[in-house]
Amino acid sequence: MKTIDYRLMYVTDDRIEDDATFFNILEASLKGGATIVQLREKQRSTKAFYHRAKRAKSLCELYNVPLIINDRLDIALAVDADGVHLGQNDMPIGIARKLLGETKIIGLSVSNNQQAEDSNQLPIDYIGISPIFSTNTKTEDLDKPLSISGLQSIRKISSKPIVCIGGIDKNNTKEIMQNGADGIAVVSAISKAENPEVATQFLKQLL
Ligand code: TZP
Ligand code: MG
Repeated sequence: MKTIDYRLMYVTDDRIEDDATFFNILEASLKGGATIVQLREKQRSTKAFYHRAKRAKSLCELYNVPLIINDRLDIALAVDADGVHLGQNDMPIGIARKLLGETKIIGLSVSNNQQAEDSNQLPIDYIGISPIFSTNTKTEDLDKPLSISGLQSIRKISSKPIVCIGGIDKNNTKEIMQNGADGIAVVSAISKAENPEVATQFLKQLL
């Protein structure tokens, strides 16, 4: 078992075009106490994704925080990231595990009870419950929000650490943590905050 602190995952905001802004916010999240970072790029070229990943890896290393890459195993391998976060339609988990090796983190998005049950048998480190609440940040390929009752039933089924994502902010964090989650993953609650470092600190103390 790896000992990963899943409490506060900052998922980077791919709406931020400007690299300086993008990395300022990433660094603010690290200063504020993010315990793990997921680099998520849905719009950029492979080359641009790679360059952000390389720089994100160095930055996360400075703060001793693991970096995982959304979707792209090749980019995770290329920058020696700490792992990947995969969706139900991404690389099959068995193959991802073979390519990454035992020591890397693999997270899998789960949107219903059946997927949660199936994931108990898979060589993954955590599941991401997606989405827990409604969100404007991700519009495509998004299931109906599970809400707290969905989290409760998945908690009963799953033997894996659970990280929730979607519409999470300072107002619902406590409720999520009190209902069986091991952590929260947020985009806007940090990236759109007036002061991302303070916003991260504030979320952290709720956990
Ligand atoms: N996957 C499910 S919801 C979501 C992702 C990447 C977006 C979460 O963004 P926010 O701004 O924290 O609601
Ligand atoms: Mg994906």
